[in-house]
Amino acid sequence: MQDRVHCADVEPGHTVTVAGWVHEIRDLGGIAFVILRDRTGRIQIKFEKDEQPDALVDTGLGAARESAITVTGAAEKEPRAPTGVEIVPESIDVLAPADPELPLDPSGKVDAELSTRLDNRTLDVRSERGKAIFRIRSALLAGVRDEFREHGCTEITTPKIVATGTEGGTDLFPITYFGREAFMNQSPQLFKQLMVGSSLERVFEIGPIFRAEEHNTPRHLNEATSIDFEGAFLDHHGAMDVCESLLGAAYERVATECADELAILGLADDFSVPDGELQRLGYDEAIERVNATGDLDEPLVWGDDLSTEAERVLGEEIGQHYFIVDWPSEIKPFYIQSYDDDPSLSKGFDLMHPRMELVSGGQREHRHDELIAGFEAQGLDPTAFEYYTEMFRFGMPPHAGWAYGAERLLTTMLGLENIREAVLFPRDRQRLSP
Ligand code: AMO
Repeated sequence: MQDRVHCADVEPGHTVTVAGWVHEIRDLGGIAFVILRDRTGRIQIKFEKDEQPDALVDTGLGAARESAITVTGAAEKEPRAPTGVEIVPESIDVLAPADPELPLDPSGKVDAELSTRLDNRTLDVRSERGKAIFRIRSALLAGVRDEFREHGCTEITTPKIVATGTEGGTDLFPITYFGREAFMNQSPQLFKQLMVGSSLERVFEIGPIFRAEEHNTPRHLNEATSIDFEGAFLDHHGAMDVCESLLGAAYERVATECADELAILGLADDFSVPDGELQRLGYDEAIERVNATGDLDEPLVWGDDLSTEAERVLGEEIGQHYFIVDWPSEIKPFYIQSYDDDPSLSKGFDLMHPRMELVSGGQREHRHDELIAGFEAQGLDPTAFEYYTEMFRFGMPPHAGWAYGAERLLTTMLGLENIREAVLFPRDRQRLSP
């Protein structure tokens, strides 16, 4: 099949070999068509029953929908064909027949439940919608990778089996590692910080994070993809600048590379790239504005995290991406630095989409003694983190960083209802396979 031609590249006047799936069979009596689909598009195969050998016609029209086939024949101009070209077959091979009872209809004519789609992802991602989402995901990540490199970052990969948690002790997946207790990593946080202290200075990682959260919501996964950044000699505002530019780059790449996919998702005229500086709203003002709406049953008090409802109310008010800055130190992790002139306030920030949080980040505590004090203030034992804290005795520069949830970025970009649509094989409380 080395000389295979893709559907989009078939030109009239040549004998070609195409390969793909049987998308549709249209039998009009004396004449019949098989529509073959590959990753580039579709092509019409014409059968004239009286003029072609019976065996060829039987093979072509006998292959059930979604069978994988290859066809060799003359490509001819045909204005009535969907692409203006059709193939008159000389030979057909059914490479892999499909069972006629399909668990879902990849042509998209019959809607399937999300759970059926997730159970049959191979067939689901043959549909235009399924394929469009994952082509866009790929473009988004390519855009992000290129932008990181523009910012002088080195791509790193860090262990996913670790000895300690970083994001609070309650949502860790424990595993047994040669008889010792270990965990699936919640975040590359400590490793990326260790690398800004190396001469790499600016690093990024795109990889899995594991959260044993009990939430069963349209925006939580138990295995998510984190887009992590960390940079040396940078404060939290510098990190927010990088965060903003990554957001623009991700949207831009999708807008320029995925026009067809956006059209399939109904977003052709409704896709705008966020540009300019995003609002950096102080936490104090954020809770004031939420409370002023009177929409919450219980008003927020200083020190509260923003509930889902509070995020929704504020998102509706602001109507576009925005940062929340200057969070109370007590609700941010030990590695976030507080303001020296007001230790109750931290240099942590979140980037919000009107529907949900996309990013957490902040300036980090790079001073050894203050870092140890931070562990103790949060009731953590610093000796369990010595591999990390020790490196802060050897010239760890001021640094800052953040992490996007890749699936949340895609979910909000495409207006998907459920985050599970944005990941091929989601892990949630019920779903451990496929
Ligand atoms: P945080 O825990 O806020 O911060 O995670 C960062 C971003 O990751 C995404 N995310 C998730 N997405 C789907 N399902 C989940 N269960 C889930 N948990 C997190 C969100 C979130 O904003 N170490 C810090 C980051 C940093 O400071 O650099 C951290 O992990 O989009």
